[in-house]
Amino acid sequence: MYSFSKRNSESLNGIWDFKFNDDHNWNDENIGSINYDDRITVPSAFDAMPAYNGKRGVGFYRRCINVPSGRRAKINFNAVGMYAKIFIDGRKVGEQYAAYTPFSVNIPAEDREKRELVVMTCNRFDYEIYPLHEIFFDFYAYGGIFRDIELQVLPDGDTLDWLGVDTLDYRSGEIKVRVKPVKPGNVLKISFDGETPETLTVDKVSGNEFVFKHQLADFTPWSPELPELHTVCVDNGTDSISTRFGIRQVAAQNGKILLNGKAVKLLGYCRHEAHPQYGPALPLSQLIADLQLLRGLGCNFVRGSHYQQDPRFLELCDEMGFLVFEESMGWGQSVKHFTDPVFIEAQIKQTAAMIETSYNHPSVIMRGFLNEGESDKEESRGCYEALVKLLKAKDPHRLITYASNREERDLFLEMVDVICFNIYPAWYSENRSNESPLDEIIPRIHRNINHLKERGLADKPYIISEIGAGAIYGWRDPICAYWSEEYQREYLSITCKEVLDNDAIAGVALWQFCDCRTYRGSGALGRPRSFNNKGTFDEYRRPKLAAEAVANLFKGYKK
Ligand code: ADA
Repeated sequence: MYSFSKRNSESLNGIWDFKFNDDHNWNDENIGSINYDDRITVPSAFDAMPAYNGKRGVGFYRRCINVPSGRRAKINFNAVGMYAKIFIDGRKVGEQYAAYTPFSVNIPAEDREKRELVVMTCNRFDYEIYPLHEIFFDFYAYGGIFRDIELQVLPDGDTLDWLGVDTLDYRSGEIKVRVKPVKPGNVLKISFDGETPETLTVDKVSGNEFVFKHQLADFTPWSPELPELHTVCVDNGTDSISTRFGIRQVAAQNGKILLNGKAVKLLGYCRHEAHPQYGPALPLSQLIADLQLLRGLGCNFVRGSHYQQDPRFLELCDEMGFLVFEESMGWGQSVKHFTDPVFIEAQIKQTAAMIETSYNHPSVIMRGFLNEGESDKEESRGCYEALVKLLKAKDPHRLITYASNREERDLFLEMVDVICFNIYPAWYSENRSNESPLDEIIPRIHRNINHLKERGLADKPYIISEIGAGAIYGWRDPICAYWSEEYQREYLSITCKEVLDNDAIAGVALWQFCDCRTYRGSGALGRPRSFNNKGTFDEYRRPKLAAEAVANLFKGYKK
């Protein structure tokens, strides 16, 4: 997240007017005639609130904003779901079709101060309008303004909108700084960690971007043990942008993930942004609580499944020393999607926005896309290639991956830096008449590793990006059967021991951190309570028996 010291910034969080409308024929032209009959908080998922639970339709959020007359402004949204249109004084100024991706809209200058802002959010599934999100995904799709909103009055004159920092050498502290938009001849004042600024004149630009190198004098490389952060501020006279960053480099070599040249085993969980009371609109205290719980289990790793996580969460990961696998939204899509140009474009757009908006988080060490796509079909290749190409071009300083459930049949593993397999031995069991399914876990992992060796991919780190078993909180069972806390404890104990002992495994993201709401209809047949119950914590973050077992194992790990 950036700060802009020369812009007047105001949080738009708070109480807004609200109207829910389930009229399927609703038309943008009627935006001025809505009868707002309720109040709502921002951020919120309106359908996580008792009055609108489970409803699908359009949620209109309205409030007044003040923009000094004659001045341009912008509104920064951190997440609006499932999709949204933004209106100022009845005129559409923006729209967003990627539920968890931050974005901005520009507010043109006018000769009056008071403006009416309406955000139309819709939580209806419709592939034609919003191809990224579908009803078959195994997590509940909410509507509303999920995360913080901020209004920024822009300075007159040139603005600075984006600043990126890459570590070139974690030993010397050499970094590359990228800033845009600029023009040749612009004079920039640049300061690090609040020190006296130095002046640079923009000589050459690439597009509208200026790149320069710098050597930090005093630093410790960022790591989970010592998550040291720095700041850089660039000022062009009219605008000033600053960001935090860390000095760290990540690489994949000989089957290991290297952080600042040293092998690190990734121990952690997949995490949805979800809570029964708030849906995906989690308060800051919950984000911190989740990380405290993960730290308490001895984790150093979080997979943000299956979409970009709250920027505040990434800030906390930077500060608390978590390593993050960030992914753009995808879930089980198939050739039908990967051959649809509209779907491919939407994937590229949301993934490009993810790269731009989380560029400076040292916690984010790898990026992925298309969780469990149909990656065993040749027809899917073009879409996978396009996303890999995009990630390589826009951010060559992070590792690239995708979570596959096709394992040995996957055709595209050669394209990525890290192999991520989602596997569910002993849960979605291959042999339903096996009375001791837990015996399936280790052979399945070994089978994966052998396959990668035989295929010549042993150099790429192998991560188990999902593995887990369901347990209903409080359900204890003397024979340790499916759905019992005991079964889950045994399952995760066997898995974690293997991960810790086996050098060919670079890490694990256990499925999942906490239970979360999913299908509402018959899709939930394997999902008692309509929740995905594979959480080590339940949806209120109450620990199941597995929590203590995982904590003992992860915390006892000696590198
Ligand atoms: C998949 C998927 C998860 C979840 C999991 C499960 O691997 O990626 O989102 O649905 O299966 O619980 O079955």
